[in-house]
Amino acid sequence: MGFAQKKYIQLLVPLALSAAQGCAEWPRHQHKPSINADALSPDQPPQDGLKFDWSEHESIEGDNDQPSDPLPIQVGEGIFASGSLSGMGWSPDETPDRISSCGETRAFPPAAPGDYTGDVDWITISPSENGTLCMKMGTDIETARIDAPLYVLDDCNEPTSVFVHPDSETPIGLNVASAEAQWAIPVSSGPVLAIGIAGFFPDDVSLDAEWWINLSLAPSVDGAGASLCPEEYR
Ligand SMILES: [Ca+2]
Ligand SMILES: [Ca+2]
Repeated sequence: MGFAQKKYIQLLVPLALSAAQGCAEWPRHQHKPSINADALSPDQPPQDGLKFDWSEHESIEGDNDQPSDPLPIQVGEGIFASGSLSGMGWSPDETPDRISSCGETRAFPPAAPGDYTGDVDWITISPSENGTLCMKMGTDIETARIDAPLYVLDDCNEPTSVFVHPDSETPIGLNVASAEAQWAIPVSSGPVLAIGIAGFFPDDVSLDAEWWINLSLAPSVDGAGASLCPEEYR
């Protein structure tokens, strides 16, 4: 199938904040006096003042076809995880279940009509404070097209809403380049979130794609957008 057959849906959007919010007011530190040795000089990129504490999430066992117990993450922390997508593809003829066990409308899969025909792998997180969630991922099948959206889970651990771009209302992380994809979006503490990684092109259920992902929680600063995301990843 071509990309055009796969239409994006918009469901129960909790937040519609831009990952690319204007950076016009940045950097604010230029207008502040330096008070200690760690202070940024005006010509340093803002990321230089932030140190991320990275931890590697052990490889996910089993099929990982559903969101699982959330990994806690706080501002200044990063999670590195990896796995393998066994098969990619999309069939417009599939009819996914759109009601969660709790009776809410499921936001997965994030497009309609149809469903993924290959593997879906999940990373589940629980931000312990407000921040900007920074995502960067890729696979070793560089020509593939991937979805890596961010969902909010309901009490039954099922994805019932998806974060969208404010302008287009298209979910973030949809139809991204498999070689390397990234987004950043403000999140708040409380709801359990999950990223569902799946490939829809090429349509090949025998394909094995090794994936990696970096998730980090940067401070949310008005106007900073994604500029506080880590410059270097794992
Ligand atoms: Ca899976
Ligand atoms: Ca897998």
